[in-house]
Amino acid sequence: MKNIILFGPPGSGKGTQAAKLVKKYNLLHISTGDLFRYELGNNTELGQLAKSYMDKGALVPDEVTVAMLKKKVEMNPDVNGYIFDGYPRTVNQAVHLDYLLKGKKQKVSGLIALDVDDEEIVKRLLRRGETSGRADDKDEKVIRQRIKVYEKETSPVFDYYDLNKKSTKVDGIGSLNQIFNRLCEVIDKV
Ligand code: B4P
Repeated sequence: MKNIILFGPPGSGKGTQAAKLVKKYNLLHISTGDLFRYELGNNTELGQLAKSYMDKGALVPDEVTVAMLKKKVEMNPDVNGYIFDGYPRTVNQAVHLDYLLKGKKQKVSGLIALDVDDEEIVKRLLRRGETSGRADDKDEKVIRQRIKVYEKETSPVFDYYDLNKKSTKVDGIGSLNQIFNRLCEVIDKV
């Protein structure tokens, strides 16, 4: 059983690589960003709440995100493992994830952080914003705010798992296949 956290700043390629990795390792892909966008697409109360934070480049409050993630994991008990994409984004979310997995007699196998510099992120997200319809990808100010939030609130999650030597950095610049191969090398060892 492998439970992988795919980590990194917004636009570092987590969603892109997770889609490839789940096929190779037969894992369940859980993207909290996708879950919020699904709710938004269905115009639910949760979707509207999430939108009010996402559009500003802020994190959706932990109590909302933690409950949503728990529900998704509990709905899918019979899997080979999970790829968590965009979760945890705070140390508090990480503590809840460890607790949730412990209840299933499992643990996080490893966290892999995609390393991409800020200017490349801004370029990628503005490019995606031209076609994605995502409000949070259209405005450079919002993108830079997301990067700031990542540095302040999310990057400590790397150190949290590094305390148990579970965190690894991978170069997130290159072709999709080059990055995929780098990730597989790490996953094969955890
Ligand atoms: P997410 O949906 O997680 O979005 P992301 O960080 O923008 O995406 P990702 O890193 O997956 O980038 P991608 O592969 O698509 O979050 C959106 C928002 O939801 C957050 O800001 C927050 O408000 C909220 N949220 C989500 N989870 C939360 C949580 N746990 N707690 C609180 N709030 C939460 O790649 C980006 C672009 O780069 C794509 O266009 C792709 O084609 C391109 N790309 C990828 N790899 C490339 C490469 N190697 N070279 C060139 N381009 C590449």
